[in-house]
Amino acid sequence: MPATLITVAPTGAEHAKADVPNLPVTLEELVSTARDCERVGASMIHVHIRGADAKPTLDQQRLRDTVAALREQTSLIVQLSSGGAVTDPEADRLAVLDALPDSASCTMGTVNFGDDVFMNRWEFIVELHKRMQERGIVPEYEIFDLGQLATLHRLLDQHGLPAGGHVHVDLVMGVPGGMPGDAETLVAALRLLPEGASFSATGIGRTSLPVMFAALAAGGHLRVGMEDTISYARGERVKDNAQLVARAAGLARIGQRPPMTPDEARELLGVNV
Ligand code: KMH
Ligand code: ZN
Repeated sequence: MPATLITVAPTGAEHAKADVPNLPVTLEELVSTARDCERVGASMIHVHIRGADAKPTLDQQRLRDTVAALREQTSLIVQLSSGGAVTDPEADRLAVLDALPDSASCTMGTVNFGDDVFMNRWEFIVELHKRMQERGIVPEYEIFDLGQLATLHRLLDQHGLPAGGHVHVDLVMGVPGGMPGDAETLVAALRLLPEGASFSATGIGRTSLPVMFAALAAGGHLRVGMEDTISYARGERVKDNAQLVARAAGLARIGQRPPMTPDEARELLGVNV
């Protein structure tokens, strides 16, 4: 069984700073969280940025500054979200790639997202995939529902392998409107993965732990962070992102699949190879 790639998703676009005061939203808070998470076992960071008002933004200069600061102050693989917030226009989401991160997320279809709709049209998916191929950015294919794995097969069949030559999928489970966050659904998803693909999984909210156990048992990798859950246990709020990464790293070690270093994760994903 391989070592475990742990991705931290520290911020997201959904939680308000006013409701979650320990959410990292400034560049300083983000870099400090990233360093703490690297220290306890993360090898990749999935980044959504916020503006001066702490609201989600896809501001180009801020994105570039964020990539530069994370590269300077950590060894983590820097993955920018091309998903943004549900209100972000396609053009702004495509322009995220101009900040030239190591990796970017690429969602494989439209999904109901709580009371909202997270729109990902086929033509938009193809454009994201092609621009990442052109720029040498390694995608992480985000899967919110099982049918999106059929879309991934269609994408690879029609438009070829991604930059780096390796397919890596992240199962985002337990979103209200998407696939449930449980072991049976995770196993069903694995049957639909492209051959040779690696996968990580994350469970939103209270599905975090069941998804983590199932992913580890199935040889998968882990994503954790305050984007996905702000509860550490019933009635107990998350202290910070490093607390979630440390728990994931501990469980991975118990499973004899210790956390990967960022260099090992680069090798797996085909980043900078
Ligand atoms: N914030 C969600 C609408 C991604 O980062 O690519 C989408 C999301 C997925 O978080
Ligand atoms: Zn995200």
